[in-house]
Amino acid sequence: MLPVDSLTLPRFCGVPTFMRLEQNGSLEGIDVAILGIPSDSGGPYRTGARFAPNAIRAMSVMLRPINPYRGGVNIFETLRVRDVGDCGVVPGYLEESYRLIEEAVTAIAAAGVVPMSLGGDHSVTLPQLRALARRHGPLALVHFDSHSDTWDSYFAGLRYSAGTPFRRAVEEDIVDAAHSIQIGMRGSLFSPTDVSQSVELGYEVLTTDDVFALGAEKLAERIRARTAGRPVFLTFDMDFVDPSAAPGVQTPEAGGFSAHETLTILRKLNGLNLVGGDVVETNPLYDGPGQITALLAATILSELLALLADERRGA
Ligand SMILES: [Mn+2]
Repeated sequence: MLPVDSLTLPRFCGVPTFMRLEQNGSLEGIDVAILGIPSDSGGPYRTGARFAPNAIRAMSVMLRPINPYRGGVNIFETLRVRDVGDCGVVPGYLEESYRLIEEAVTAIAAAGVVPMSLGGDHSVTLPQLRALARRHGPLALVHFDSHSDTWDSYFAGLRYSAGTPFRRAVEEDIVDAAHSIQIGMRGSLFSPTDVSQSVELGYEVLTTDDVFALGAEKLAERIRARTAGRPVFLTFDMDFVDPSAAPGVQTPEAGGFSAHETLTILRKLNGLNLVGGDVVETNPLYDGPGQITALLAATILSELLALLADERRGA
């Protein structure tokens, strides 16, 4: 169950899996399943996130098992984690893809395993929420993003896209907005109601400016208070990060967080009852030299694993 040791076998040897973990589709005897969701059929702008799971896996071979920011927790001695590969998708057909994603996450949840997913564009979060809410009830959403993704529809009235999942989730009663928080909104707007529409749905909304004013420690307190022990799904859109540190995304938004600020925020989180999470909107076709977006996405997912390991260890 332990990943390949990079002091024994060089990182470039072997087929890359997430953090060099064992890869197979079995859900037996594990606590966490790393699931790739290679769908970009919900992207209104730059498609290519279908290539993200494998691009992130390729850069994740850099990561080591011990997280020094959480008292030196060894993720894989605390949690049994497996890379279960990718779920099937139907390119260009979002609702058909939704059925396959929901099926995969339902199986993971039914086995009592926590899914941690690699997107895919942000449309892939909705079917995961559907699967997990059926098991846990309406979820508390902790949503890092520069956009609210609570618009009603796109183009010819399309209700499912990367820009609508968190309105659909409230309508479907699978997210409890009163215990959910959106973090990082910034930039220009389609209409003056782009941020207030989330508040009207019941979400707490913190803009990028709010987060800089608050600081990482106080932000963690706000998130903990808001979710109040309820089952949490944490969704992280890579465009939360400034395009200088994460250029490979669908919809870049200038004026965001550095890689260090982003990781500091995640490392301060605690007291969350995490039942699932995802890192979405990495687009390798637009990534910078050195695959910096994929590297940061891999690091962010490893921070979510460390958060879960920290909670399990304390429990
Ligand atoms: Mn998003």
